[in-house]
Amino acid sequence: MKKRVIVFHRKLPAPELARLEAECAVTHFEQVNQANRTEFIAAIHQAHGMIGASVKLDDTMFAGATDLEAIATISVGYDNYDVAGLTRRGIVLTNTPDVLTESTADTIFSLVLATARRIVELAEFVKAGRWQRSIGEAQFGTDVHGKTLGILGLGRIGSAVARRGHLGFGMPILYHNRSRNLETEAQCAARYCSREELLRESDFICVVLPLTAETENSIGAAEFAQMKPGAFFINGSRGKIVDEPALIEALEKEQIRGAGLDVFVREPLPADSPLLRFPNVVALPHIGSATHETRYAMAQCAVTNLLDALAGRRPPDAVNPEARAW
Ligand code: 8YV
Repeated sequence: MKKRVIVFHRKLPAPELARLEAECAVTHFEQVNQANRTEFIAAIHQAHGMIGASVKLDDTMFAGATDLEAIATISVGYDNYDVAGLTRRGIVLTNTPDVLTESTADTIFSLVLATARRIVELAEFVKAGRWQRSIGEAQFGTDVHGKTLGILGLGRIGSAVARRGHLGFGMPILYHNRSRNLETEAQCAARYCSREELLRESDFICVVLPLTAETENSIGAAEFAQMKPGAFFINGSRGKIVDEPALIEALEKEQIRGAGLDVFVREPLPADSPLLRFPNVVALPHIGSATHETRYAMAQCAVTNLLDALAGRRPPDAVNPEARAW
């Protein structure tokens, strides 16, 4: 009998779905919500594997999932899972690193440019028919080239942001990370410094950290108060790393010059969010990795990981390989 697999909250490209269906019996859940939660949990209890994204799956949902061997998240971040709980249950979790690094760094760097040069605000100005004479100081932006780029979290994506800033825009790079990244230090003349120095000295502060118990709410009022009044704050990782009311207050008090945000505490961002009132905030709908090419590559990577795990082979991108014997 074919192993059963659940696909949830993500359409797989047809060739990838076919690859899965060749070996597994597939059940698809387009959404996971209050209305179908019981049905979804019942399906988990029958499944050997799962593949999907963007749904918070707490440990209690897996009690009784005795056949479940592997979950492939179609994302690099895996904060929607209790990894220790999965490991205890013998369920391996895989993610999709590498394939989304460059696209996500492109998104983050586009926020650097868009906030500093007021791209969205001024494009709207033109569309609204307000461009009626040569623009003046009121429409001027801020230079990006040559300014100091501070990166909190210099992993794969942070390093790709550093390359764009340093090699493309001549920006000195400061970074703070759990450990030194000697490769990016050499490639981008990136200088390791304390979080305080980074916050104080950077013209652009990019958060490229995973969401963990340590990073949750780690950028708050005290951190915004340390930033230069002319600094731009960019978040392309997870909304919950930032204390959003403190960010709103920093914008209100003009403690920072602007913010570029791809991620929010609540997604989709509620239409009445105070963040949407600020012309100097560029808000995107979590598009970090959202290109045709990259989302395809992520699906492909996740399917490979899942099929490997279900075949008893150690998957290339296991987050907790120790969960099972390979
Ligand atoms: C996705 C992401 O938008 O990979 C991640 O961690 O945040 C994004 O690439 C999201 O997880 C849905 O796949």
